[in-house]
Amino acid sequence: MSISDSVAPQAPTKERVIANYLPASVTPVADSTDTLFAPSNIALCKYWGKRDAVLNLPVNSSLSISLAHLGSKTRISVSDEDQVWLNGVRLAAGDKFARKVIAFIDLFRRGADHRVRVETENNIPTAAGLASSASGFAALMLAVDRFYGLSLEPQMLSAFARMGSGSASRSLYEGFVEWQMGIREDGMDSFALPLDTRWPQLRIGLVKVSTGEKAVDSRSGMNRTVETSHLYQSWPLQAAADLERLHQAIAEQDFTRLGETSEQNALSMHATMIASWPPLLYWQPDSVAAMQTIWQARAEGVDVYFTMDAGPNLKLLFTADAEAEVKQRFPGLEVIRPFG
Ligand code: 2P0
Repeated sequence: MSISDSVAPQAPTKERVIANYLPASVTPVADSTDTLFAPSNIALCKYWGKRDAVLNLPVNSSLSISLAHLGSKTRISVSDEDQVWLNGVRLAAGDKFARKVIAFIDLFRRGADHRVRVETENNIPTAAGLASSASGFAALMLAVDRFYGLSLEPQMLSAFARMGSGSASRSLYEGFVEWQMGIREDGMDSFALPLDTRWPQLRIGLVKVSTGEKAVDSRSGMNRTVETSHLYQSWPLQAAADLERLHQAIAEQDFTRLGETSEQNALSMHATMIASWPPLLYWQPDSVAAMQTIWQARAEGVDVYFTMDAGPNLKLLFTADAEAEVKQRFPGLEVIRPFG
C-alpha cells in the first residue's frame, strides 16, 4: 500500500460540505438588499442530542410548529467593513452573536473580497423568553441566498441553516414542519420539510417565568445530557414513537393526542437533562406552579397542555374553544395563532 492510499478521508466540515454545492466563487448581486423573514418555531417532538456536533446532525427527527409573524428579519448589503446590527444597534466586533453571524457568512463568502453589513430585527417578544437562534439563522440563510443570487432549493436552504443552529432548519417554513434526521455523513439528507396540514383552531400561549440569561445554553446542555445521562439511551426510541403519534394526531386533527404527546415528549426530554451530571434543571418554582395550574385545569375538563424547551418558560397548547378558560387561569397570556 502506498502512502497516498493510507491517507484517511477528510471528515466533513461545514466548509467542505457547503463548497460541494456552491459555485467556485460568489459575488454580491447588485442592489440585492431585500429583507428576508423567517418565523420562530416551537418543537412538539424535540431535537435533543447530536450525532455530529460539527454539522449539527441530530440523533432524532423532530416536529415543530412555526409562530406565524413572530420571527426574524434580515438584510445583507455590501459595506467597507463587516458589521452586524441587532434591533437597530451595532454590535461590537467581538460580540458572540456578531461573531457567529460573520462566521456563517464566511462559509459562503470563502475569502471573496467584499465586506458585509448584516441587519437583523427580531419581533419575538423578548418578554416571552423565546429563543431567536432558530428564526435568526433561517432568516440569515435566506438573506445569504438572496445576497449572492444562489437560488438554492428549500431543502438545501434548510440543511445549510441547520449548520448555523439545528432548530433553524425548521424555521424555513410556516405551519407544521418535520426535520428529518437523515443518515448521511455529510448531513445533506438532514433537512426539514413542511407538512401540508393546516389547523386553524390551534393556539399557542406563552407563559413567561423568567427572561434572564440561562446558566447553561441549550447547545452545552444537549452535549452534557448525551455524555452523562443514563436516561438518554431511552430518548431516541421515545422521540421516534412520539413523532409517529404526532403525525397521526395532526392527520386526524385529534387535539388531545397532540397535547398529550407534546407534553410527555417535553417532560421526557427534561427527565434526561435532570439525570445528567452535573444535573441540569431549567425549571424554576414558577415553572412547576404553572404545570400544576395546567394539570388542575385538565382535571376540571379544560383541554390544555404544555411544552418547554431548555429554559424555565412554558408554551401552552390549546384550541380556540378553550381560549377564554385558559386566559382566565393565566391572566395576561400572550396567545399566538400559528395558522393566522
Ligand atoms: C428544539 N431545542 O427542538 C430543542 C428543544 C431546545 C430544546 O433546538 O446547538 O439552538 O444550535 O443546534 O437548535 C435548541 O437548540 O441548538 C433546540 P444548536 P439549538 O427546539
